[in-house]
Amino acid sequence: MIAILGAGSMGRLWAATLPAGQVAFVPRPGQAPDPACYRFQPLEGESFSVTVPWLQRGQSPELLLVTTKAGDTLEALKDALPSIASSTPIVLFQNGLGSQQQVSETWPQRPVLAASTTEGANRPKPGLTVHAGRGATWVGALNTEGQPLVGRVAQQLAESGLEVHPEQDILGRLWQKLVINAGINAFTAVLDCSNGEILNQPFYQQWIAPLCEEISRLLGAAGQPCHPPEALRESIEAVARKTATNTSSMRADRLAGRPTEIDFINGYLARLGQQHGIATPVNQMLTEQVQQLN
Ligand code: KPL
Repeated sequence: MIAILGAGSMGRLWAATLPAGQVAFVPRPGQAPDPACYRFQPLEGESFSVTVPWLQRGQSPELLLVTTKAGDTLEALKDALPSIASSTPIVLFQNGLGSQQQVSETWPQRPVLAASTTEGANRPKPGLTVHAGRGATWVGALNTEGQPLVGRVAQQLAESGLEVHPEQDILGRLWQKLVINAGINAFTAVLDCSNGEILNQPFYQQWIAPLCEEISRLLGAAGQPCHPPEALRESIEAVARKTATNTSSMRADRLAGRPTEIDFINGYLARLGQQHGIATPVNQMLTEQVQQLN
């Protein structure tokens, strides 16, 4: 049994694609006891309905996927973990950085892994989850307890039929995604536009170069491979062009009135800058602007 904590778009994508009957959602406090039922639209073919039971007391999952928003993760796990065996691997799917470290520091004895995914999923209306874009998922260990389990966890996830790779340097992968999200998401939320539209906006054009300079210095301070600011800008803009018509996850959160993950993206970078004595005025400004939208 694979338990999934977080029944948003990503949780529903994995629940719909992993073998039926082997998945359960972990109930959150106050959640209705009925099983979760929704329609799922795969990339190809007809939509179908999915019914996912809630994990029952006493049921012991072999694997726990955590697909909550970054800001909810710690609290959700504090509620869920007391009834889950300490040997069960925890796989964190959160965007940005910061929440993964909080989890591995809070439960150092548990096997903690992280996943970085480029799969696209959304919920255009209540009761419907759409697999919107084919991607790939990399999974790797965040602590030594998780290390020997990477291959097995990657295999279990691959039973979904989605592309899954074991990853030795998962922190590096999370950083690569963080750089892209730091250069796109806040701009789309502040400007209320699609990913591609930021490129022509004066606000983006004014701030992207100094933002990339900050990120370039932070990468060095975090022990990540150094990239010049121009190369970071190129990779950010390549993704903005490739996903030009997408609504970013941060803009989607904002439009739906949900808290955003800004504290784990540009906010994380601003905090890291403070720790290392690196000035991060652009990350700070973007964080404050998005916080004011909430
Ligand atoms: O990961 C994304 C997000 O929206 O969070 C990008 C890459 C910006 C695609 O929309």
